[in-house]
Amino acid sequence: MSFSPTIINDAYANKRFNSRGDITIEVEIYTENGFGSFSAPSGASKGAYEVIDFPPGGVDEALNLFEDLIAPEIIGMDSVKQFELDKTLKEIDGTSNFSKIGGSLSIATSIANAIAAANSLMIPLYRYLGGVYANRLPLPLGNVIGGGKHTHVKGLDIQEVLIIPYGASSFFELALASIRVYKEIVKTSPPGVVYGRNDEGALVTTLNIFDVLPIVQNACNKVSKETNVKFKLGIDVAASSLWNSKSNKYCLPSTDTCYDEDAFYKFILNLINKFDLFYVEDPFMENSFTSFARLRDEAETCIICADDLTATNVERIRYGASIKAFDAVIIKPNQVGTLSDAISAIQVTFSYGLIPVCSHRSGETVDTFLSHFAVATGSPLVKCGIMGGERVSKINEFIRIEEDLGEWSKISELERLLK
Ligand code: 2PG
Ligand code: MG
Repeated sequence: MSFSPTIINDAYANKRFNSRGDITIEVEIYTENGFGSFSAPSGASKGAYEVIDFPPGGVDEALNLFEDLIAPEIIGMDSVKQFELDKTLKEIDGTSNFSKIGGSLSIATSIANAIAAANSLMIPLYRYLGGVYANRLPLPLGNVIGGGKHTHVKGLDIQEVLIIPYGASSFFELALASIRVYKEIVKTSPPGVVYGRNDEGALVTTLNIFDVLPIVQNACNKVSKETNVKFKLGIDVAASSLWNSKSNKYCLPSTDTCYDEDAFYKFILNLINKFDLFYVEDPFMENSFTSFARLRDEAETCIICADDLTATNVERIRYGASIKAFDAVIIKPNQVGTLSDAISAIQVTFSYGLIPVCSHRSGETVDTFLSHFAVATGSPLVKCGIMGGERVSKINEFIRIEEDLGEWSKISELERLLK
């Protein structure tokens, strides 16, 4: 047989820690000419329609399954045949939600394989995945203040307060402007009002959303004056985390108030109008397609984004798109378990004229795959945080990609919507 640089000749799975200090799985794939590794990220506000993280016996069972079932199958395969490898992972699992081998093992194998293939061919990962199409950097959605399941003290009920910088000619300047807003909030907030960082590096606060948004707005205005970078505000409500299935209400723990679907709809709409929100993610729980569609219809200038609602699942994206339930779709490869299925989710999202938003998870490692994936797929927005090593690693990788592209690098066309 002739030498092929991309043939897999060895593969391992091991335990590693993520940014939350939880154990995750890292897969290493060796080819004749290269190597790739990837650690599965993990969510805290996980959707019910995501694949299962680990098999019943947890991480240890996953590692055994890798050795017994996956490694023997994938050794000898050609790493450039990503779809074939992903199909093999699905066949080995044999369930619809990766409950046998676990989505963490699957996504770590799938993405490690893509990285190994790119390295074997000595092509930057974003170019291997996206070819000559890959020359647009997304606008970064940055989480400045956080609460919900990412913050382990009583605080903000809404999971994320996001800023979207625009109007600069480079990703570097956009990222720098977001960092300045973050620092400005720390500097100008009254003592004790914002303190510490949560799981995503966002600031923890004692304030509620109505008091937080003006602080963020002021910080954005100040930085805008100094830099010419403009900002829009957004939130990730992560409403499934607020949903109480016994009372069928959304309950805000900080004030002990509960809202039925209609009252919560009005609560969200009021926030959008009052603060001119440009982006709202998961305003309702993960089965509320109709409330999503109602809001999308009424809040015309706001991007309504689905995360737990769609869970990177092609069928759920198709259904939601067909009833016009959202404008944008969060894409998290570990929600679906393989790189191929995440790519399909992006293709389907684009095919309905909607916006894919590639996203990190609250539990991450310093891995930079997300940055390559977002550029390769031409995703107009990316959610990757602002502060903390595992967030900054992705931002720095975008900057490296921008440098690598040089004069061919462009910022997402979404900019046009914002002007
Ligand atoms: C979200 C994500 C990332 P988690 O809800 O969008 O911010 O959180 O990874 O905890 O699901
Ligand atoms: Mg979300």
